[in-house]
Amino acid sequence: MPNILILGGTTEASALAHAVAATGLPAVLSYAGRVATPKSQPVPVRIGGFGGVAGLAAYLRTHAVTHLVDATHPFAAQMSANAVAAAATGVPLIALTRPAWTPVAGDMWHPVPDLDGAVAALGGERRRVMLALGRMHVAAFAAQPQHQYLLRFVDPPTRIPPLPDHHLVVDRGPFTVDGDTALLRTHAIDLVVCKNAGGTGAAAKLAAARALGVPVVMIDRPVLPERAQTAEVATVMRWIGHDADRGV
Ligand code: 3Y8
Ligand code: NAP
Repeated sequence: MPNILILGGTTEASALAHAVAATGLPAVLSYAGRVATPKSQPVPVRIGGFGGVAGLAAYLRTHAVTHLVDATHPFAAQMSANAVAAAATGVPLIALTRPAWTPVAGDMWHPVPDLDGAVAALGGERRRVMLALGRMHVAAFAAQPQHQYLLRFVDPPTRIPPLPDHHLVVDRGPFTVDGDTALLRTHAIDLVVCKNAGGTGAAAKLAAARALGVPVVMIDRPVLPERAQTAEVATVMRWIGHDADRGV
């Protein structure tokens, strides 16, 4: 009898949780506990870190997990590395991820390799910059205090962000093109900084920027260790041994 652990926090993880719930197979979806009220799920949820690789390996053992699905965000590199290491103790692992975004006609992207590259790309004259990076990496941009920043967090911050000129929007995705277009217009944004998250939940700002002719500093994904991976929930269901097409 499968016993599935889904490392969650993404649209894809939620979609998988619904597919697994429909089969009645035992499953748990795990959140890090990064936000105050994580989205509710149709399977039991656990919240909080495992305590590194050893903690995750112990969890897999004590909970007799038979299938580990890493459905975390492409930038959750530490969690993904820990999953590969802990699964090496003998638990089958697959990653459910989504393809990186690629530019289309009208996109004005400036690709950078990482967060430091994004900070360096903001040298120069004052601009009106949307930092669509969430809360965890805003402090790095204090190195470029000359800009007027638009920030978007899931939860109100516990401390005032260290950027002298910023406007904060508290909102959680998935976002809409109309909503993000209105946001960029209202704040006269002339540059967007974001991660190459892929998927649909964060893509609206790219369509908005394209429509408004706003350039985008696009942060490339971190390199992750080798592991089996797919972008399809149905492939994960087949991997678990239940073909979603049979509706079981
Ligand atoms: C806690 C759990 C679902 C999942 C929904 C997806 C889409 C909406 C868009 C912008 C970009 C950003 C951010 C974003 C999006 C989805 C997805 C996604 C980006 C929740 C959630 C958790 C988090 C953590 C949070 C991070 C932050 C990143 C905001 C739930 C809502 C910027 C990533 O305040 C904090 O500390 C927030 C931290 C990690 C990145 C950062 O560095 O700040 N996500 N986001 C998860 C946990 O505890 O394990 O309540 O749903 C999930 C979602 N956020 O099931 O529908 O699939 O990616 N999340 C980015 O893409 O750059 C917002 O504003 O345009
Ligand atoms: P990270 O930097 O890769 O992980 C840091 C530590 O957080 C991990 O070592 C682990 O702690 C804990 N952790 C991360 N994801 C977890 C999960 N799903 N369940 C239990 N513990 C988890 O991760 P992150 O980038 O902070 O992402 C945290 C969460 O937000 C994940 O669920 C991710 O999918 C979601 N998310 C992240 C982003 C992003 O931009 N990074 C975007 C959207 C959603 P221990 O070592 O103690 O086990």
